[in-house]
Amino acid sequence: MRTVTRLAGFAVGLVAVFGTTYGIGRVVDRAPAAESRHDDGAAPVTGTGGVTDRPPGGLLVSDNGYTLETVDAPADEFAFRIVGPDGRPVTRYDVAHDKRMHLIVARRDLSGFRHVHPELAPDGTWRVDTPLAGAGQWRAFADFVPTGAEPLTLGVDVTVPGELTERPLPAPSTSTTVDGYTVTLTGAPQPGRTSELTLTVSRDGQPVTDLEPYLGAYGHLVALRRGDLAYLHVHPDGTPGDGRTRPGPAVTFLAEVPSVGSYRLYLDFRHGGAVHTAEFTVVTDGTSTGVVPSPSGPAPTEGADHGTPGHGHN
Ligand SMILES: [Cu+2]
Repeated sequence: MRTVTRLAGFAVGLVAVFGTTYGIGRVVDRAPAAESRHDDGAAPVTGTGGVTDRPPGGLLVSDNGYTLETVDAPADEFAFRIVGPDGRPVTRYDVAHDKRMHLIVARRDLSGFRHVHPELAPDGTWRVDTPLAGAGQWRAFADFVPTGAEPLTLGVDVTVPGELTERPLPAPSTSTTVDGYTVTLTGAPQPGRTSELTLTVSRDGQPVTDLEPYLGAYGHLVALRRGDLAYLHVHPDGTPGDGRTRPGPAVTFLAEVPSVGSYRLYLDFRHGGAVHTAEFTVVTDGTSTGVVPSPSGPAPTEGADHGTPGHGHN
């Protein structure tokens, strides 16, 4: 009896997690102005502490019948394929965020982030000029939607031989600079609940109000967890041309981190005809409140958020 009860509980837990995943997907993809504040209809992933039943994306090389395989390639090229449930390379993909395949790479120490878009050969091999910029232990993430199946992010380790210099994770910060732009971060991600993160872009002290659409949005945010490189792909609250989303200086995202820990955030944005990547280290300790409280989450505890980077700054 005990086993049966446990299994039943496990099944319910899975339903709750999937339900939440779909809920977030709807919020992110539709992103209506008011409704996006609430992840209504979805059960909370966690009651306390932000420990989820299902692992985040990017930790598995094979999931739901699909397997990421690297393919031998010249040194200046990175090649791989996705083998489907039928044992053959997948050749049909849905377009998501303007592309059929998003390849993200970062070293295990969270340095060297690149986000590129490979080309698909008829035999199912994806190829791209290698984004692996130098020696190290790299993690490559393939973020895609096989036609007729659920979105997936698979990850694989790749070693680039050479002299390896471990880079320490930069200290938490709510402001960073890249290519002459200053980007500030407001909002604090909270384990197990949807939080609003706003990134604001300026240059020479002036707000940038003419960001250019990139991948169907004014920004593209990826977060990786320190320690295992769990992969979170979050998208803006609003899209260009929806009548309410301005091209900067602020880009707002809805994000959910799976646990307490240190995360590296990578914001891709396009301005002046070039894509720039702003990086932040964020530490979540699970004690402060998110900007968007979960409807059924714990009551907000304003005033108990000392020491959490990113909270309360404007
Ligand atoms: Cu992409």
